[in-house]
Amino acid sequence: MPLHIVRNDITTMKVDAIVNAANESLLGGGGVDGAIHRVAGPGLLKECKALGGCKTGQAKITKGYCLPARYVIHAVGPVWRGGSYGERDLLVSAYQAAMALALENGCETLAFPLISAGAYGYPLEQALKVAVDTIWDALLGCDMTVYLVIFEPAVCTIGYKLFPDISAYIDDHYVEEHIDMEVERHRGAMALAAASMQPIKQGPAGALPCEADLQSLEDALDQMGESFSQMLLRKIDERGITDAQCYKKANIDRKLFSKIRSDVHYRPSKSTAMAFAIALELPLAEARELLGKAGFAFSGASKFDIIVEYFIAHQNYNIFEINEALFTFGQGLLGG
Ligand code: AR6
Repeated sequence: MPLHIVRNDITTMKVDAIVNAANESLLGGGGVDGAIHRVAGPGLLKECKALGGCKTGQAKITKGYCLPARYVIHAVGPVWRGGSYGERDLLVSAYQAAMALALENGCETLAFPLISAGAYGYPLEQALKVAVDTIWDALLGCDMTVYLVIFEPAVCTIGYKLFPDISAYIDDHYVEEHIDMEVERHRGAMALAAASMQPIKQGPAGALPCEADLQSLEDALDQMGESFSQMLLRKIDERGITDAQCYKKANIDRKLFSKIRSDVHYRPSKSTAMAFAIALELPLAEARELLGKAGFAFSGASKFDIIVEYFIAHQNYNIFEINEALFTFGQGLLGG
């Protein structure tokens, strides 16, 4: 999946490059900057001293020294001064500059902290939104995998403020705390079978099915109709979009999409199937149909499903807004 939101300490991330929320001097400081310099060791400061600083909204690259990451990209975000001093543009520019440097240096995996959201005082929810929107836009033009690393649990509690409607929707629809996904998967598969097969005659209990029954079972299986992969490809064509537009919008990586394309019987995970329903902007009934082809159904006992269903029902197909909401409510993300 091209964009992941994870809770972690960025200094532990094994990626090609991590981004540092630096200041214009590039000579270290507190927060994530201090943590990165501590783990990287004195070699990092020495290289930084030779860089001659960095303007706000721009970025510079160094080696990673003792960090697990090969490079550190030092990006300078703006200090928050109320919002009318070009802070948003500068923050967008800092993310874009860091992504451009990562690409130039052949990085395939990159991890960002929430730039400016600590000592520089950028309001947390706005910082999160700028980060997600900017990374998402940049990812449409390249095949990198990006991790947005969230450090403080407070980011999750802002979610209830950001998504009050979803909180209410979950309260209305959530029927159980725990759900056995296997049972749910089985149920989905049974529903699929029931929808596409003729009833099979029951023999006496314990008796083997007779030849005629097996024949009718084979016929029924032949008549199962389109597979998930076939339905997906058909809907992509019907919508007049390219494969790449579809899998990028679904936050699915190219390799996984190729597998689905080349294997007519490919069974995707539930979250992958839902991600394609979002990318194709399917109305709820069609989303249910596509999900059914993968052997799944939306469940009122799963927060994950309720959130995705909520967005589809409200015709909001922005996968990153959906993923922000899923993350906020402690769920996994949509995508591969
Ligand atoms: N891993 C991931 N995220 C972290 C970590 C970590 N180890 N530590 C902190 N964060 P900040 P800024 C989060 O203050 O606002 C420095 O002194 C943190 O919770 O590090 O851009 C520089 O030298 C917050 O969400 O950076 C500058 O002078 C986010 O990283 C100034 O602070 C950014 O917080 C830059 O301020």
